[in-house]
Amino acid sequence: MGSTDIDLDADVVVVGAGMSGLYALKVLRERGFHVVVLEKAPAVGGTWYWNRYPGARCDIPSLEYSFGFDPELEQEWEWTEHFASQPEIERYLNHIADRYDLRRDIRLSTGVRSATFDERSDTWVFETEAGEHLRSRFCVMATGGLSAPHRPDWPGLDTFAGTVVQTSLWPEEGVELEGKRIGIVGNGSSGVQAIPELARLAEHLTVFQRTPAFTWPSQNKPLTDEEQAEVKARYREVRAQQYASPLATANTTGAVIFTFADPDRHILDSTPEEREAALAELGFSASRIWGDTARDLDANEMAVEMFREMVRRTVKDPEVAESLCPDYPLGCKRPILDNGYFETFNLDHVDLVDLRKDPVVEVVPEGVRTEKGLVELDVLIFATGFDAVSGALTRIDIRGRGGRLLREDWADGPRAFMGLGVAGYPNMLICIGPGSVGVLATYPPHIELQIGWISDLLCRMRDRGETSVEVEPDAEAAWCAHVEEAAQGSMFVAPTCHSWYNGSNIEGKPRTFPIYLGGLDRYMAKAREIAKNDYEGFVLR
Ligand code: NA7
Repeated sequence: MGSTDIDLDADVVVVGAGMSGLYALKVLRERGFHVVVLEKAPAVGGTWYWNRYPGARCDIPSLEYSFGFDPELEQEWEWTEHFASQPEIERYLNHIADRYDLRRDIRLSTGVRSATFDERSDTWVFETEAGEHLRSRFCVMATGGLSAPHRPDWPGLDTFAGTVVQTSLWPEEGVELEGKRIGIVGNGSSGVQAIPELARLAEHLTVFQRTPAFTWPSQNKPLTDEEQAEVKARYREVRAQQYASPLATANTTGAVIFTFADPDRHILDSTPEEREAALAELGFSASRIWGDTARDLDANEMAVEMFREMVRRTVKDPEVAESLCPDYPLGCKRPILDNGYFETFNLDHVDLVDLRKDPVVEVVPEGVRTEKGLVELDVLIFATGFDAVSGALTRIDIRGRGGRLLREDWADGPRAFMGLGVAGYPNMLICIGPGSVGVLATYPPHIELQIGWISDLLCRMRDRGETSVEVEPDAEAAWCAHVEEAAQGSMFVAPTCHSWYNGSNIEGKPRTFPIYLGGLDRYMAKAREIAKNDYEGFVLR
Protein backbone atom coordinates (compact mmCIF):
# COMPACT_ATOMS: atom_id res chain seq x y z
CA MET A 1 0.00 0.00 0.00
CA GLY A 2 1.52 3.30 -1.02
CA SER A 3 1.85 6.17 1.40
CA THR A 4 -0.77 8.89 1.07
CA ASP A 5 0.82 11.55 3.26
CA ILE A 6 3.72 12.37 0.99
CA ASP A 7 4.27 15.96 -0.14
CA LEU A 8 3.07 16.27 -3.71
CA ASP A 9 3.57 19.18 -6.08
CA ALA A 10 0.48 18.03 -7.92
CA ASP A 11 -2.02 15.19 -7.96
CA VAL A 12 -1.44 14.87 -11.67
CA VAL A 13 1.39 16.06 -13.86
CA VAL A 14 0.35 16.30 -17.48
CA VAL A 15 3.18 16.31 -20.00
CA GLY A 16 2.32 18.48 -22.99
CA ALA A 17 0.07 21.50 -23.53
CA GLY A 18 -1.23 20.57 -26.94
CA MET A 19 -4.85 19.60 -27.50
CA SER A 20 -4.70 16.60 -25.16
CA GLY A 21 -2.86 18.38 -22.37
CA LEU A 22 -5.15 21.41 -22.42
CA TYR A 23 -8.23 19.26 -22.26
CA ALA A 24 -6.75 17.00 -19.56
CA LEU A 25 -6.03 20.06 -17.43
CA LYS A 26 -9.52 21.42 -17.87
CA VAL A 27 -11.30 18.18 -17.02
CA LEU A 28 -9.08 17.01 -14.19
CA ARG A 29 -9.08 20.43 -12.54
CA GLU A 30 -12.88 20.57 -12.76
CA ARG A 31 -13.00 17.17 -11.10
CA GLY A 32 -10.99 18.43 -8.17
CA PHE A 33 -7.45 17.38 -8.96
CA HIS A 34 -4.48 19.66 -8.61
CA VAL A 35 -2.90 19.50 -12.05
CA VAL A 36 0.39 20.89 -13.34
CA VAL A 37 1.12 20.83 -17.06
CA LEU A 38 4.73 20.77 -18.23
CA GLU A 39 5.29 22.01 -21.77
CA LYS A 40 8.55 22.18 -23.66
CA ALA A 41 7.41 24.94 -26.03
CA PRO A 42 7.24 28.59 -25.00
CA ALA A 43 3.51 28.55 -25.86
CA VAL A 44 0.50 26.24 -25.80
CA GLY A 45 -0.77 24.41 -28.89
CA GLY A 46 1.54 21.41 -29.32
CA THR A 47 1.53 20.34 -32.96
CA TRP A 48 -0.21 23.58 -33.85
CA TYR A 49 2.49 25.61 -32.21
CA TRP A 50 5.51 23.80 -33.66
CA ASN A 51 4.35 23.18 -37.24
CA ARG A 52 3.98 26.79 -38.40
CA TYR A 53 5.54 26.36 -41.84
CA PRO A 54 3.95 28.05 -44.87
CA GLY A 55 0.89 26.08 -45.96
CA ALA A 56 0.44 24.18 -42.66
CA ARG A 57 -3.17 23.15 -42.49
CA CYS A 58 -5.41 20.47 -41.02
CA ASP A 59 -6.78 17.79 -43.35
CA ILE A 60 -9.98 17.23 -41.33
CA PRO A 61 -12.95 19.61 -41.67
CA SER A 62 -12.71 22.43 -39.11
CA LEU A 63 -16.21 21.91 -37.76
CA GLU A 64 -15.21 18.36 -36.82
CA TYR A 65 -11.59 19.05 -35.88
CA SER A 66 -12.71 20.95 -32.80
CA PHE A 67 -13.90 20.15 -29.29
CA GLY A 68 -17.51 19.31 -28.49
CA PHE A 69 -17.31 19.54 -24.68
CA ASP A 70 -18.84 23.01 -24.47
CA PRO A 71 -21.82 23.91 -26.70
CA GLU A 72 -21.18 27.62 -26.05
CA LEU A 73 -17.61 27.35 -27.30
CA GLU A 74 -18.87 25.48 -30.36
CA GLN A 75 -21.37 28.20 -31.17
CA GLU A 76 -19.12 31.19 -30.53
CA TRP A 77 -16.04 30.02 -32.42
CA GLU A 78 -16.14 30.93 -36.11
CA TRP A 79 -14.10 28.80 -38.50
CA THR A 80 -13.25 30.55 -41.73
CA GLU A 81 -12.36 27.63 -44.01
CA HIS A 82 -13.36 24.01 -44.53
CA PHE A 83 -9.84 22.98 -43.60
CA ALA A 84 -8.37 25.32 -41.02
CA SER A 85 -4.88 26.71 -41.39
CA GLN A 86 -2.30 26.39 -38.63
CA PRO A 87 -2.68 30.01 -37.40
CA GLU A 88 -6.42 29.56 -37.02
CA ILE A 89 -6.11 26.34 -35.00
CA GLU A 90 -3.35 27.86 -32.89
CA ARG A 91 -5.66 30.82 -32.16
CA TYR A 92 -8.44 28.39 -31.23
CA LEU A 93 -6.22 26.54 -28.75
CA ASN A 94 -5.01 29.81 -27.22
CA HIS A 95 -8.63 30.87 -26.91
CA ILE A 96 -9.36 27.65 -25.03
CA ALA A 97 -6.40 28.27 -22.70
CA ASP A 98 -7.79 31.73 -21.90
CA ARG A 99 -11.48 30.93 -21.85
CA TYR A 100 -11.06 28.19 -19.23
CA ASP A 101 -8.29 29.98 -17.32
CA LEU A 102 -5.85 27.16 -17.99
CA ARG A 103 -2.60 29.11 -18.20
CA ARG A 104 -2.08 29.42 -14.45
CA ASP A 105 -1.35 25.68 -14.22
CA ILE A 106 0.84 25.41 -17.31
CA ARG A 107 4.61 25.75 -17.07
CA LEU A 108 5.90 26.74 -20.49
CA SER A 109 9.47 26.27 -21.76
CA THR A 110 9.66 23.31 -19.39
CA GLY A 111 10.81 20.17 -21.19
CA VAL A 112 10.73 16.91 -19.23
CA ARG A 113 14.06 15.10 -19.12
CA SER A 114 13.02 12.15 -16.99
CA ALA A 115 10.08 10.67 -15.14
CA THR A 116 10.84 8.09 -12.46
CA PHE A 117 8.32 6.01 -10.56
CA ASP A 118 8.97 5.90 -6.82
CA GLU A 119 7.67 2.51 -5.68
CA ARG A 120 7.78 3.37 -1.97
CA SER A 121 5.25 6.16 -2.33
CA ASP A 122 3.42 5.29 -5.60
CA THR A 123 4.41 8.63 -7.05
CA TRP A 124 6.19 9.95 -10.12
CA VAL A 125 9.19 12.23 -9.86
CA PHE A 126 9.83 14.46 -12.84
CA GLU A 127 13.05 16.15 -13.69
CA THR A 128 12.79 19.05 -16.10
CA GLU A 129 15.46 20.06 -18.59
CA ALA A 130 16.30 22.95 -16.26
CA GLY A 131 16.96 20.48 -13.41
CA GLU A 132 13.80 21.25 -11.45
CA HIS A 133 12.01 18.36 -9.67
CA LEU A 134 8.29 17.77 -9.25
CA ARG A 135 6.39 14.93 -7.63
CA SER A 136 2.85 13.80 -8.41
CA ARG A 137 0.66 10.78 -7.78
CA PHE A 138 -0.26 10.30 -11.44
CA CYS A 139 1.09 11.36 -14.76
CA VAL A 140 -0.82 11.78 -17.98
CA MET A 141 1.35 11.67 -21.04
CA ALA A 142 -0.28 14.08 -23.49
CA THR A 143 2.81 14.02 -25.65
CA GLY A 144 1.19 13.50 -29.05
CA GLY A 145 1.60 10.92 -31.81
CA LEU A 146 3.52 13.10 -34.26
CA SER A 147 5.64 15.32 -32.07
CA ALA A 148 9.17 13.89 -31.99
CA PRO A 149 10.81 15.52 -35.03
CA HIS A 150 13.02 13.45 -37.30
CA ARG A 151 15.79 14.90 -39.44
CA PRO A 152 18.30 12.93 -41.46
CA ASP A 153 21.91 13.61 -40.64
CA TRP A 154 23.24 14.42 -44.09
CA PRO A 155 27.04 14.63 -44.22
CA GLY A 156 28.32 18.19 -44.14
CA LEU A 157 25.02 19.65 -42.95
CA ASP A 158 26.77 21.79 -40.35
CA THR A 159 28.91 23.39 -43.07
CA PHE A 160 25.92 24.87 -44.92
CA ALA A 161 26.25 28.65 -45.09
CA GLY A 162 22.52 29.28 -45.49
CA THR A 163 19.56 28.62 -43.20
CA VAL A 164 18.55 25.09 -42.19
CA VAL A 165 15.05 24.68 -40.82
CA GLN A 166 12.55 21.91 -40.08
CA THR A 167 8.84 22.22 -40.80
CA SER A 168 8.12 20.65 -37.38
CA LEU A 169 10.32 23.15 -35.54
CA TRP A 170 9.48 26.24 -37.56
CA PRO A 171 10.67 29.37 -35.73
CA GLU A 172 7.99 31.66 -34.35
CA GLU A 173 9.73 34.69 -35.82
CA GLY A 174 9.50 33.13 -39.29
CA VAL A 175 12.13 32.41 -41.94
CA GLU A 176 13.15 34.74 -44.74
CA LEU A 177 12.01 32.99 -47.89
CA GLU A 178 11.11 35.71 -50.35
CA GLY A 179 13.38 35.73 -53.38
CA LYS A 180 15.55 32.93 -51.96
CA ARG A 181 16.86 29.74 -53.51
CA ILE A 182 15.01 27.19 -51.41
CA GLY A 183 15.49 23.44 -51.16
CA ILE A 184 12.96 21.20 -49.43
CA VAL A 185 13.41 17.56 -48.48
CA GLY A 186 10.36 15.37 -47.90
CA ASN A 187 7.02 14.76 -49.57
CA GLY A 188 4.69 13.77 -46.77
CA SER A 189 1.80 16.02 -45.70
CA SER A 190 4.16 18.74 -44.50
CA GLY A 191 6.27 18.88 -47.67
CA VAL A 192 3.26 18.60 -49.97
CA GLN A 193 1.49 21.44 -48.14
CA ALA A 194 4.58 23.65 -48.09
CA ILE A 195 5.80 23.15 -51.68
CA PRO A 196 3.13 25.24 -53.54
CA GLU A 197 3.49 28.03 -50.94
CA LEU A 198 7.28 28.01 -51.14
CA ALA A 199 7.08 28.16 -54.93
CA ARG A 200 5.12 31.42 -54.60
CA LEU A 201 7.92 32.95 -52.51
CA ALA A 202 11.13 31.45 -53.87
CA GLU A 203 13.34 32.69 -56.62
CA HIS A 204 14.02 29.03 -57.21
CA LEU A 205 12.64 25.93 -55.49
CA THR A 206 14.27 22.50 -55.53
CA VAL A 207 12.31 19.55 -54.18
CA PHE A 208 14.44 16.62 -53.01
CA GLN A 209 12.20 13.57 -53.20
CA ARG A 210 12.86 10.06 -51.94
CA THR A 211 9.33 8.70 -52.24
CA PRO A 212 6.54 10.11 -54.40
CA ALA A 213 3.35 11.13 -52.61
CA PHE A 214 -0.27 10.13 -52.90
CA THR A 215 -2.07 13.42 -52.64
CA TRP A 216 -5.50 14.65 -53.69
CA PRO A 217 -6.76 18.17 -54.37
CA SER A 218 -8.22 19.37 -51.07
CA GLN A 219 -10.83 21.60 -52.69
CA ASN A 220 -10.51 23.71 -49.58
CA LYS A 221 -12.56 26.88 -49.60
CA PRO A 222 -14.01 29.47 -47.27
CA LEU A 223 -16.84 28.23 -45.07
CA THR A 224 -19.99 30.18 -45.81
CA ASP A 225 -22.16 31.45 -42.96
CA GLU A 226 -24.90 29.11 -44.14
CA GLU A 227 -22.66 26.03 -44.12
CA GLN A 228 -21.40 26.86 -40.65
CA ALA A 229 -24.89 27.61 -39.33
CA GLU A 230 -26.22 24.36 -40.75
CA VAL A 231 -23.70 22.29 -38.77
CA LYS A 232 -23.97 24.44 -35.65
CA ALA A 233 -27.75 23.99 -35.63
CA ARG A 234 -27.31 20.25 -35.27
CA TYR A 235 -23.99 20.12 -33.45
CA ARG A 236 -25.15 17.67 -30.75
CA GLU A 237 -26.14 15.20 -33.43
CA VAL A 238 -22.82 15.75 -35.28
CA ARG A 239 -20.81 15.18 -32.11
CA ALA A 240 -22.81 12.11 -31.15
CA GLN A 241 -22.03 10.72 -34.59
CA GLN A 242 -18.35 11.52 -34.18
CA TYR A 243 -18.09 9.93 -30.72
CA ALA A 244 -19.77 6.76 -31.99
CA SER A 245 -18.02 6.35 -35.34
CA PRO A 246 -14.90 4.34 -36.21
CA LEU A 247 -12.77 7.39 -36.99
CA ALA A 248 -14.57 10.16 -35.05
CA THR A 249 -16.01 11.61 -38.23
CA ALA A 250 -19.50 12.84 -39.10
CA ASN A 251 -19.11 13.53 -42.82
CA THR A 252 -19.87 17.22 -42.63
CA THR A 253 -17.65 17.51 -45.69
CA GLY A 254 -20.51 17.75 -48.18
CA ALA A 255 -19.25 20.93 -49.74
CA VAL A 256 -15.69 19.66 -49.93
CA ILE A 257 -16.49 16.75 -52.26
CA PHE A 258 -14.05 14.16 -51.10
CA THR A 259 -14.84 10.83 -52.64
CA PHE A 260 -14.91 7.72 -50.49
CA ALA A 261 -14.75 4.06 -51.53
CA ASP A 262 -17.99 2.36 -52.49
CA PRO A 263 -17.89 -1.17 -50.99
CA ASP A 264 -19.88 -2.56 -53.92
CA ARG A 265 -17.72 -1.07 -56.66
CA HIS A 266 -14.79 -3.35 -57.47
CA ILE A 267 -11.91 -2.21 -59.63
CA LEU A 268 -11.04 -5.85 -60.43
CA ASP A 269 -14.44 -6.15 -62.16
CA SER A 270 -14.20 -2.79 -63.95
CA THR A 271 -13.61 -2.24 -67.68
CA PRO A 272 -11.01 0.19 -69.10
CA GLU A 273 -13.95 2.33 -70.29
CA GLU A 274 -15.41 2.53 -66.79
CA ARG A 275 -12.06 3.53 -65.35
CA GLU A 276 -11.56 6.16 -68.03
CA ALA A 277 -15.04 7.56 -67.35
CA ALA A 278 -14.20 7.73 -63.62
CA LEU A 279 -10.97 9.59 -64.38
CA ALA A 280 -12.78 12.05 -66.63
CA GLU A 281 -15.42 12.69 -63.97
CA LEU A 282 -13.41 12.60 -60.73
CA GLY A 283 -9.76 13.16 -61.65
CA PHE A 284 -7.38 12.08 -58.89
CA SER A 285 -10.31 11.00 -56.70
CA ALA A 286 -11.15 8.28 -59.23
CA SER A 287 -8.45 6.15 -57.60
CA ARG A 288 -10.30 6.19 -54.29
CA ILE A 289 -13.79 5.04 -55.17
CA TRP A 290 -13.21 1.29 -55.28
CA GLY A 291 -14.28 -1.03 -52.49
CA ASP A 292 -11.71 -3.76 -53.11
CA THR A 293 -8.45 -1.80 -52.90
CA ALA A 294 -8.09 -1.71 -49.09
CA ARG A 295 -7.09 -5.35 -48.65
CA ASP A 296 -6.35 -6.73 -52.14
CA LEU A 297 -2.94 -5.82 -53.54
CA ASP A 298 -3.89 -6.53 -57.19
CA ALA A 299 -6.93 -4.28 -56.93
CA ASN A 300 -4.81 -1.72 -55.13
CA GLU A 301 -2.20 -1.69 -57.90
CA MET A 302 -4.94 -0.99 -60.48
CA ALA A 303 -6.07 2.01 -58.45
CA VAL A 304 -2.46 3.18 -58.13
CA GLU A 305 -2.16 3.01 -61.91
CA MET A 306 -5.22 5.30 -62.19
CA PHE A 307 -3.52 7.73 -59.84
CA ARG A 308 -0.31 7.57 -61.90
CA GLU A 309 -2.33 8.28 -65.03
CA MET A 310 -3.61 11.49 -63.42
CA VAL A 311 -0.05 12.50 -62.49
CA ARG A 312 1.01 12.02 -66.12
CA ARG A 313 -1.95 14.08 -67.34
CA THR A 314 -1.15 16.90 -64.87
CA VAL A 315 2.63 17.20 -64.95
CA LYS A 316 3.95 18.37 -68.31
CA ASP A 317 7.53 17.06 -68.20
CA PRO A 318 7.26 13.26 -68.70
CA GLU A 319 10.45 12.53 -66.76
CA VAL A 320 9.34 14.62 -63.78
CA ALA A 321 5.88 13.04 -63.98
CA GLU A 322 7.39 9.55 -63.88
CA SER A 323 9.40 10.45 -60.77
CA LEU A 324 6.22 11.75 -59.11
CA CYS A 325 4.33 8.48 -59.74
CA PRO A 326 3.95 6.37 -56.55
CA ASP A 327 5.06 2.75 -56.73
CA TYR A 328 3.69 1.43 -53.45
CA PRO A 329 0.18 0.64 -52.21
CA LEU A 330 -2.42 3.33 -51.92
CA GLY A 331 -3.58 3.56 -48.30
CA CYS A 332 -0.20 2.64 -46.81
CA LYS A 333 0.83 6.20 -46.06
CA ARG A 334 -1.62 8.78 -44.79
CA PRO A 335 -3.56 10.26 -47.74
CA ILE A 336 -2.56 13.86 -48.28
CA LEU A 337 -4.76 16.78 -49.30
CA ASP A 338 -3.04 19.49 -51.31
CA ASN A 339 -3.56 22.83 -52.97
CA GLY A 340 -1.97 22.59 -56.41
CA TYR A 341 0.91 20.24 -55.57
CA PHE A 342 1.44 18.52 -58.92
CA GLU A 343 0.80 21.71 -60.88
CA THR A 344 3.69 23.34 -59.00
CA PHE A 345 6.13 21.10 -60.88
CA ASN A 346 5.04 22.77 -64.16
CA LEU A 347 6.55 26.08 -63.03
CA ASP A 348 9.85 27.08 -64.65
CA HIS A 349 11.53 27.92 -61.35
CA VAL A 350 10.69 24.60 -59.65
CA ASP A 351 12.93 21.53 -60.02
CA LEU A 352 12.61 18.00 -58.76
CA VAL A 353 15.64 16.00 -57.65
CA ASP A 354 14.67 12.34 -57.60
CA LEU A 355 16.92 11.03 -54.85
CA ARG A 356 16.46 7.45 -56.03
CA LYS A 357 18.17 8.34 -59.31
CA ASP A 358 20.40 11.10 -58.01
CA PRO A 359 21.30 10.58 -54.35
CA VAL A 360 22.71 13.22 -52.05
CA VAL A 361 26.48 13.05 -51.63
CA GLU A 362 26.95 15.84 -49.09
CA VAL A 363 25.93 19.28 -48.00
CA VAL A 364 28.49 21.99 -48.72
CA PRO A 365 28.49 25.68 -47.76
CA GLU A 366 26.83 26.61 -51.10
CA GLY A 367 24.11 23.99 -51.06
CA VAL A 368 23.50 20.28 -51.62
CA ARG A 369 25.80 18.16 -53.76
CA THR A 370 24.10 15.19 -55.39
CA GLU A 371 25.74 12.61 -57.63
CA LYS A 372 24.75 14.67 -60.67
CA GLY A 373 25.87 18.08 -59.42
CA LEU A 374 25.57 20.98 -57.00
CA VAL A 375 22.22 22.56 -56.14
CA GLU A 376 22.98 26.04 -54.80
CA LEU A 377 20.69 27.08 -51.97
CA ASP A 378 20.05 29.86 -49.46
CA VAL A 379 17.55 27.91 -47.38
CA LEU A 380 17.31 24.14 -46.81
CA ILE A 381 14.04 22.92 -45.33
CA PHE A 382 13.56 19.44 -43.86
CA ALA A 383 9.98 18.17 -43.98
CA THR A 384 11.21 14.75 -42.97
CA GLY A 385 8.58 13.69 -40.49
CA PHE A 386 8.51 12.25 -37.01
CA ASP A 387 9.49 9.33 -34.84
CA ALA A 388 5.77 8.69 -34.65
CA VAL A 389 3.48 7.09 -32.04
CA SER A 390 6.21 6.14 -29.54
CA GLY A 391 9.01 8.66 -30.16
CA ALA A 392 7.73 11.38 -27.84
CA LEU A 393 7.77 8.88 -24.95
CA THR A 394 11.01 7.05 -25.73
CA ARG A 395 12.86 10.38 -25.92
CA ILE A 396 12.08 10.96 -22.23
CA ASP A 397 13.89 8.78 -19.66
CA ILE A 398 10.79 7.11 -18.26
CA ARG A 399 11.67 4.68 -15.47
CA GLY A 400 9.04 2.37 -14.05
CA ARG A 401 9.08 -0.41 -11.48
CA GLY A 402 12.57 -1.62 -10.53
CA GLY A 403 14.19 1.18 -12.55
CA ARG A 404 13.15 -0.36 -15.88
CA LEU A 405 13.45 2.02 -18.79
CA LEU A 406 10.54 2.44 -21.21
CA ARG A 407 12.91 2.98 -24.14
CA GLU A 408 14.45 -0.44 -23.47
CA ASP A 409 11.13 -2.16 -22.85
CA TRP A 410 9.99 -0.81 -26.22
CA ALA A 411 13.19 -1.72 -28.08
CA ASP A 412 11.21 -4.21 -30.20
CA GLY A 413 8.29 -1.81 -30.63
CA PRO A 414 5.89 -0.04 -28.26
CA ARG A 415 3.51 -2.18 -26.19
CA ALA A 416 0.65 -0.85 -24.11
CA PHE A 417 -2.77 -1.96 -22.92
CA MET A 418 -5.36 -0.12 -25.03
CA GLY A 419 -2.70 2.55 -25.51
CA LEU A 420 -3.64 3.77 -22.04
CA GLY A 421 -1.04 2.21 -19.77
CA VAL A 422 2.08 0.06 -19.79
CA ALA A 423 2.79 -2.94 -17.56
CA GLY A 424 5.58 -2.04 -15.13
CA TYR A 425 4.76 1.69 -15.20
CA PRO A 426 2.06 2.23 -12.56
CA ASN A 427 0.08 5.48 -12.42
CA MET A 428 1.21 6.52 -15.89
CA LEU A 429 -1.70 7.06 -18.27
CA ILE A 430 -1.19 7.87 -21.91
CA CYS A 431 -3.58 9.87 -24.04
CA ILE A 432 -3.87 8.19 -27.47
CA GLY A 433 -0.88 5.93 -26.90
CA PRO A 434 0.46 2.99 -28.91
CA GLY A 435 -2.22 0.35 -29.43
CA SER A 436 -5.07 2.84 -29.38
CA VAL A 437 -6.80 3.99 -32.56
CA GLY A 438 -4.13 6.63 -32.53
CA VAL A 439 -3.89 9.29 -35.15
CA LEU A 440 -6.47 7.56 -37.35
CA ALA A 441 -9.40 9.12 -35.49
CA THR A 442 -10.13 12.85 -35.44
CA TYR A 443 -8.14 14.15 -32.52
CA PRO A 444 -10.36 16.55 -30.52
CA PRO A 445 -13.35 14.21 -30.05
CA HIS A 446 -10.96 11.29 -29.67
CA ILE A 447 -9.11 13.18 -26.92
CA GLU A 448 -12.39 13.96 -25.16
CA LEU A 449 -13.21 10.26 -24.99
CA GLN A 450 -9.75 9.21 -23.81
CA ILE A 451 -9.33 11.93 -21.21
CA GLY A 452 -12.90 11.30 -20.05
CA TRP A 453 -12.04 7.66 -19.47
CA ILE A 454 -8.78 8.50 -17.67
CA SER A 455 -10.46 11.08 -15.43
CA ASP A 456 -13.22 8.59 -14.49
CA LEU A 457 -10.51 6.14 -13.46
CA LEU A 458 -8.68 8.70 -11.33
CA CYS A 459 -11.93 9.82 -9.65
CA ARG A 460 -12.84 6.25 -8.78
CA MET A 461 -9.38 5.69 -7.29
CA ARG A 462 -9.62 8.85 -5.23
CA ASP A 463 -13.08 7.87 -3.99
CA ARG A 464 -11.77 4.51 -2.81
CA GLY A 465 -8.46 5.77 -1.45
CA GLU A 466 -6.46 3.81 -4.02
CA THR A 467 -2.98 5.04 -4.85
CA SER A 468 -1.79 2.70 -7.58
CA VAL A 469 -3.12 1.56 -10.95
CA GLU A 470 -1.04 -0.82 -13.02
CA VAL A 471 -1.58 -2.74 -16.24
CA GLU A 472 -1.57 -6.54 -15.93
CA PRO A 473 1.07 -8.02 -18.27
CA ASP A 474 -1.37 -10.66 -19.61
CA ALA A 475 -3.95 -8.02 -20.49
CA GLU A 476 -1.29 -6.03 -22.30
CA ALA A 477 -0.07 -9.08 -24.23
CA ALA A 478 -3.60 -10.07 -25.26
CA TRP A 479 -4.42 -6.55 -26.42
CA CYS A 480 -1.19 -6.24 -28.43
CA ALA A 481 -1.98 -9.57 -30.14
CA HIS A 482 -5.48 -8.30 -30.94
CA VAL A 483 -4.06 -5.06 -32.43
CA GLU A 484 -1.69 -7.10 -34.58
CA GLU A 485 -4.47 -9.38 -35.74
CA ALA A 486 -6.72 -6.45 -36.67
CA ALA A 487 -3.98 -5.08 -38.94
CA GLN A 488 -3.45 -8.31 -40.89
CA GLY A 489 -4.12 -7.86 -44.60
CA SER A 490 -4.27 -4.08 -44.42
CA MET A 491 -2.04 -1.90 -46.59
CA PHE A 492 -0.38 -0.50 -43.45
CA VAL A 493 1.45 -3.78 -43.01
CA ALA A 494 1.97 -4.68 -46.68
CA PRO A 495 5.65 -5.61 -47.22
CA THR A 496 5.96 -2.80 -49.75
CA CYS A 497 4.57 -0.21 -47.31
CA HIS A 498 7.14 2.05 -45.68
CA SER A 499 5.64 4.74 -43.50
CA TRP A 500 5.68 6.36 -40.10
CA TYR A 501 2.62 4.28 -39.24
CA ASN A 502 4.78 1.15 -39.09
CA GLY A 503 8.01 2.74 -37.88
CA SER A 504 9.92 2.10 -41.09
CA ASN A 505 10.57 5.82 -41.68
CA ILE A 506 13.13 5.83 -38.85
CA GLU A 507 16.42 4.04 -39.33
CA GLY A 508 16.86 1.28 -36.74
CA LYS A 509 13.28 1.51 -35.45
CA PRO A 510 11.58 -1.90 -35.38
CA ARG A 511 8.83 -2.35 -37.90
CA THR A 512 5.58 -2.73 -35.96
CA PHE A 513 2.11 -1.30 -36.43
CA PRO A 514 0.89 -0.18 -32.98
CA ILE A 515 -2.41 1.29 -34.11
CA TYR A 516 -5.77 -0.41 -33.57
CA LEU A 517 -7.69 -0.80 -36.82
CA GLY A 518 -10.89 -2.00 -35.15
CA GLY A 519 -12.21 1.57 -35.02
CA LEU A 520 -12.85 4.05 -32.23
CA ASP A 521 -16.41 2.79 -31.72
CA ARG A 522 -15.24 -0.73 -30.90
CA TYR A 523 -12.26 0.57 -28.98
CA MET A 524 -14.44 2.74 -26.75
CA ALA A 525 -16.94 -0.08 -26.23
CA LYS A 526 -14.04 -2.16 -24.95
CA ALA A 527 -12.76 0.72 -22.77
CA ARG A 528 -16.21 1.13 -21.22
CA GLU A 529 -16.50 -2.61 -20.64
CA ILE A 530 -13.13 -2.57 -18.88
CA ALA A 531 -14.31 0.23 -16.61
CA LYS A 532 -17.62 -1.52 -15.94
CA ASN A 533 -15.80 -4.72 -15.00
CA ASP A 534 -13.93 -2.93 -12.25
CA TYR A 535 -11.08 -1.93 -14.54
CA GLU A 536 -10.40 -5.43 -15.74
CA GLY A 537 -6.81 -5.68 -16.99
CA PHE A 538 -5.58 -3.17 -14.42
CA VAL A 539 -4.57 -3.83 -10.82
CA LEU A 540 -5.92 -1.14 -8.52
CA ARG A 541 -4.92 -0.89 -4.92
P1 NA7 B 1 5.99 12.14 -43.26
O1 NA7 B 1 4.64 11.85 -43.79
O2 NA7 B 1 6.68 11.08 -42.48
O3 NA7 B 1 6.90 12.57 -44.50
C1 NA7 B 1 8.29 12.72 -44.37
C2 NA7 B 1 8.90 12.83 -45.74
O4 NA7 B 1 10.29 13.01 -45.60
C3 NA7 B 1 8.71 11.58 -46.58
O5 NA7 B 1 8.52 11.96 -47.92
C4 NA7 B 1 10.03 10.86 -46.38
O6 NA7 B 1 10.37 9.98 -47.41
C5 NA7 B 1 10.97 12.04 -46.37
N1 NA7 B 1 12.25 11.68 -45.77
C6 NA7 B 1 12.48 11.23 -44.52
N2 NA7 B 1 13.79 10.98 -44.34
C7 NA7 B 1 14.39 11.29 -45.51
C8 NA7 B 1 15.73 11.25 -45.98
N3 NA7 B 1 16.70 10.80 -45.19
N4 NA7 B 1 15.98 11.64 -47.24
C9 NA7 B 1 14.99 12.06 -48.03
N5 NA7 B 1 13.71 12.11 -47.67
C10 NA7 B 1 13.42 11.74 -46.42
O7 NA7 B 1 5.98 13.44 -42.33
P2 NA7 B 1 5.09 14.75 -42.48
O8 NA7 B 1 5.57 15.74 -41.49
O9 NA7 B 1 5.00 15.20 -43.87
O10 NA7 B 1 3.64 14.28 -42.06
C11 NA7 B 1 3.43 13.54 -40.88
C12 NA7 B 1 1.98 13.49 -40.53
O11 NA7 B 1 1.59 14.75 -39.95
C13 NA7 B 1 1.02 13.32 -41.65
O12 NA7 B 1 0.87 12.00 -42.06
C14 NA7 B 1 -0.26 13.89 -41.10
O13 NA7 B 1 -0.92 12.94 -40.31
C15 NA7 B 1 0.21 14.99 -40.23
P3 NA7 B 1 9.96 8.39 -47.28
O14 NA7 B 1 8.51 8.36 -47.60
O15 NA7 B 1 10.25 7.99 -45.84
O16 NA7 B 1 10.83 7.72 -48.25
